[in-house]
Amino acid sequence: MPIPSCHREFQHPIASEITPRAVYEERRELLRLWAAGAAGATLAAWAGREALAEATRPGKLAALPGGASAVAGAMSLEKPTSYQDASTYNNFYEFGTDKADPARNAHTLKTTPWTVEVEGLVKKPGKHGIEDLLRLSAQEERIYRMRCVEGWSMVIPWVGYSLAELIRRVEPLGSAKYVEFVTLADKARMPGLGSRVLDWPYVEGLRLDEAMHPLTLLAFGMYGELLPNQNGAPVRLVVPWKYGFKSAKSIVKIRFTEKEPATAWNKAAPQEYGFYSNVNPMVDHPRWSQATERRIGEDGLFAKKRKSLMFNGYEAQVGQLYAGMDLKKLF
Ligand SMILES: Nc1nc2c(c(=O)[nH]1)N[C@H]1C(S)=C(S)[C@@H](COP(=O)(O)O)O[C@H]1N2
Ligand SMILES: [Mo]
Repeated sequence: MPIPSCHREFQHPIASEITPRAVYEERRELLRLWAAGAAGATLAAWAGREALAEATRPGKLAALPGGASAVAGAMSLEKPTSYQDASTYNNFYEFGTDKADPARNAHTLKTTPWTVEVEGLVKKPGKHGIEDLLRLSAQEERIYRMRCVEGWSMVIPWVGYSLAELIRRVEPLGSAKYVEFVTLADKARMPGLGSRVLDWPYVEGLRLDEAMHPLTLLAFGMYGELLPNQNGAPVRLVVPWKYGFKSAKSIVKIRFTEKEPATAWNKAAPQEYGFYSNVNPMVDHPRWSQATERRIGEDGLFAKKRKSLMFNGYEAQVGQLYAGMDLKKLF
C-alpha cells in the first residue's frame, strides 16, 4: 500500500520489502543519527523556530521503515500540523515550562545508549535496549490528533507500533491491573528538574486494558523520522484519546502493578488532573472549559475555536473501555 505523502517529500519503504538484515543496518544508522542529531541544536539555540526545528531534527535524511497502520481509526484524514509547530511548541517540563523551552533545551538529552526496564507483575521482566525495542515489530505510521489539557491540539503522524506487542511478550500476570510508565529524570541533563512544579520523575499510568488497546502506541518517530528530543526521544507513549500529559516522553521503565499508579499531574493537583484524563468536552477543568480547542498552526490566536470531540474523536474505538463508568467522577 502506498504511504500517503501529502505531508512530506519522501516515501519510506514498506516493511515487508526490506530484509531483516537491511532493517537492522538501517536502524543502526538511525541510532547513530539520533546520537549525533542534537549537536546542531546548541548553535541554533538563538536562531528562529524554523532553524531550531531543522537543527534538532535527528533523522533528516533517514526515514524509519514502516507502512500505514491497519488499525481502524489510526489514520486521521485531517491535515497534519507542520513539522515546525509539532517540534517547537511542546510540553516537556524536564526542559522547562515554556512551550518553546523543550526545543531550545532538550539537546542535552542523551538518547543512546537507552534501556527500558520492564518490571513488576509480569512473567518476563527484564531490560530492553532501544535497538531491540525498535526491532520488536514493524513500524507503522499513525496519524493521530493530540489534545493538550490546556486547550490546544495538533495532528501528528507518529511512527511506532501498538504497545500491546511489547505487553504480550512480557506476559503480564493475572494480578496485573495497571501499567506505570516512568520517564527519565537526569538532573545533569534536564534543567527543569530544578523546579518543584512536579514530583520527578514524571510518571504516568494506564489501566491494563487501555494499555493493551491497539490505538495505544509506543512511538519512536514522527513524520516518518526519528523523534526529536523535545518530542520524547527515544521512545514515548501516544494515547490519542486522552489529554496529552498521559503520553509520557522518554520512558525508562514500564511497571505492571495491581494498584492504580500515582501519576505526576494527579499528585501535583488531584482536583484538576484525574487518573483517566480522557478527552471529554462535557467535563471541564476546574479553571477552564474543555468544550473547545485551538488547532495549532491553523487558527489564529483570535480565530474561532473547534468543538472538542468525546475521546478526542476516538469514541467508536475506545468508548467500550469506559462502559458504565461515571466519567464526571472518574475524570
Ligand atoms: N516526561 C514527560 N512527558 C510528557 C510531558 C512532560 O512534561 N514530561 N508533557 C506531556 C504533555 S502535557 C503533553 S501535551 C505532551 C506533548 O507532547 P508533544 O510535545 O510531542 O506534542 O507530552 C506529555 N508528555
Ligand atoms: Mo499537555
